[in-house]
Amino acid sequence: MSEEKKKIDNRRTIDPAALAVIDRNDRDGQVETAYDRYVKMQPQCNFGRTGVCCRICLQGPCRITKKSSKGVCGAHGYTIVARNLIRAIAGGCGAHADHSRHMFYAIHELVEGKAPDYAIEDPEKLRRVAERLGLTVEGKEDMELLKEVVALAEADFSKMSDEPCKWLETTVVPGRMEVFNKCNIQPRSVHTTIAEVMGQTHMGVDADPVNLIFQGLKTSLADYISMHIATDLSDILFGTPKPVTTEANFGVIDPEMVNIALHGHNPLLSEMIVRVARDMKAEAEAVGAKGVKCLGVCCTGNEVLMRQGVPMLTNFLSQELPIMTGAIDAMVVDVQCIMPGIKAVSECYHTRIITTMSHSKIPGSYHVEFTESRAVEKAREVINLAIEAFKERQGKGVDIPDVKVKVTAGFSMEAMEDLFKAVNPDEPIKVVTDAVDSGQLRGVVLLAGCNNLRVLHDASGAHIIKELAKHNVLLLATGCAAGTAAKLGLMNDEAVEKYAGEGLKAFYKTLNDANQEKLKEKLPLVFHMGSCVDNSRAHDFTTALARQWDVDVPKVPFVASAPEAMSEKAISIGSGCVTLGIPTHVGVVPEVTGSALVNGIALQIAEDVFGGYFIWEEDLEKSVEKILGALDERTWKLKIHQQTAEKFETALSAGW
Ligand code: BF8
Ligand code: SF4
Repeated sequence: MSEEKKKIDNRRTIDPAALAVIDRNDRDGQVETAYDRYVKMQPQCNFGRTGVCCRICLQGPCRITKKSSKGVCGAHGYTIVARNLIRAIAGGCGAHADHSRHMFYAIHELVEGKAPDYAIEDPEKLRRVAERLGLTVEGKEDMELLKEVVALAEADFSKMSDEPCKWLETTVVPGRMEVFNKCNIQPRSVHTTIAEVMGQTHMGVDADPVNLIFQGLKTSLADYISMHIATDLSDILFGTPKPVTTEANFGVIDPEMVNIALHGHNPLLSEMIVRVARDMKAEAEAVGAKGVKCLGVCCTGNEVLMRQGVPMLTNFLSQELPIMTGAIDAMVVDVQCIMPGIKAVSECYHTRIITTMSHSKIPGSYHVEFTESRAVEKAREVINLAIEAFKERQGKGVDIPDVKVKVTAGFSMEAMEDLFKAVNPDEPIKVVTDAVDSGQLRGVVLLAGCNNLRVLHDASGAHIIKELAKHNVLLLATGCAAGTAAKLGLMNDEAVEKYAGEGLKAFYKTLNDANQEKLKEKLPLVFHMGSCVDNSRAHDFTTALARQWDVDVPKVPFVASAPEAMSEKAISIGSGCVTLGIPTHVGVVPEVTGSALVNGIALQIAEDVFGGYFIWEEDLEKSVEKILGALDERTWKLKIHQQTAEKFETALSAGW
């Protein structure tokens, strides 16, 4: 047994509810979860981990070793690492495009009158988006306008011509577009860019690592476009999130209700299930339940939390564990980050695993094929399966860890601006830039990304949040990092009292006082901006800061951190952050260290070209130090530039 294998056990989480389930299972169960499988998987392959394993053609796998510095075809390590990396970025972009395209299809059906259960929930958002895209809004009916917006989305998905994608051009500052043009990384469209990567990385095509990486960065912009389209279309269809207070962690499961866990990413069916569940109380009561309770997992969880106030059950890594409480009647899944392992766990209980998408199935599960044209009917079908399961549950014991915390979420860009407007109606975002200029805030950090068993579940996210708050950093969160904050009690007002430094507390006081009448609860320590596609909202925040300071993004004291990055989507989002000018901390070193050249591009050369760069750091203390260092460097430079601009009466954006 290797040293590493000896050291690792399955208690790889700090979430008290998850730990309670793991410990009970170790004591008197035999259910295998990801925590156990990770231990069994040790030691993991170092060739794969450093990116130097190539399986692109059937002569492979080729691995770079001391004995052999090239693959059979002569590909160097740097080519292999770069190809693997950009294929991962394309995978992430493909997943976001899939999500975004599905929103597009649904709206397309709505516009054609073929999706009767959907409507334009937020016509104002539609008008804002249309205006931003340069469409004439006045005198047009909502449906007419939506048709035009969807036509532009279709072009951004698939056009072959060279003009800029609308969702890129209209959402970033001009300085970014100049850099993208100069580096020739403007995507023609989302789908063409993904296809280009697959062609470019085929055996015997591009061997130039720099050329490959630039294509990867182009793909990360295509990814950004997909995410932004998904966010905009979801808001138009389901409403733009506003602050909402609910609860998180396993204690939200109510044994007397029919419990349905909504898991995955796509809000199209989950929104319907939440709405229909409210109307199916009588059916639930008929089998002895008090009603139907929806609970969220992963990013579908984030979507329905933000818009409907659905309690957050858990995040990615612990997705199998709620089933082991014996009280989840159905877990309904759509796409992405769904562990196939949930099926095997469910076999020990009465839980129905219900897949809903034609391209995302798990053998042996129930499948209720979702269709836009019959959304309510499909939602009813799913809920009926859960009600059936509830009947089977009667007489069996349940064991739900009593862990539950308050959560205030729902901070879309619009909701944030609304809060700031109460302080400064004319220039809302100036509330933040002023606070940074005065030293009250040290900067802004986005916590994003996944969970990953290579590090202790939830530990790095929680540590980074607490430490940055102490140092007066304004905190935004998305994805499963937001899940960490929600579950561990860091996404409520009590956490402000406990963890925020004096500057941050004063900043909150200003906002709370000015918004007293509007807010039901005081503001939380971490602002939940949504699911992973909603990283677009965080980018909008950065763009707003850059516009307010009248600078390009590389001058903005904004850092992103993915302490537990796991998925290909996380790789594409992180690469997008770097390309968009943001220092990006990743707490799990990606598979690039096998090439000093590629690693160097990520860590250093990227900064010279784009202003953004990666920070790989697994150590918690050092991560905090490096994030604060990146913020401080930018705040310091911004100050110097402000002074220079004042002295010489030049624009702040001139020079660097
Ligand atoms: O899109 S954060 S584990 S659930 S990939 Fe997946 Fe990562 Fe969670 Fe959301 Ni994002
Ligand atoms: Fe090996 Fe080259 Fe084939 Fe990759 S493409 S598997 S390095 S021969």
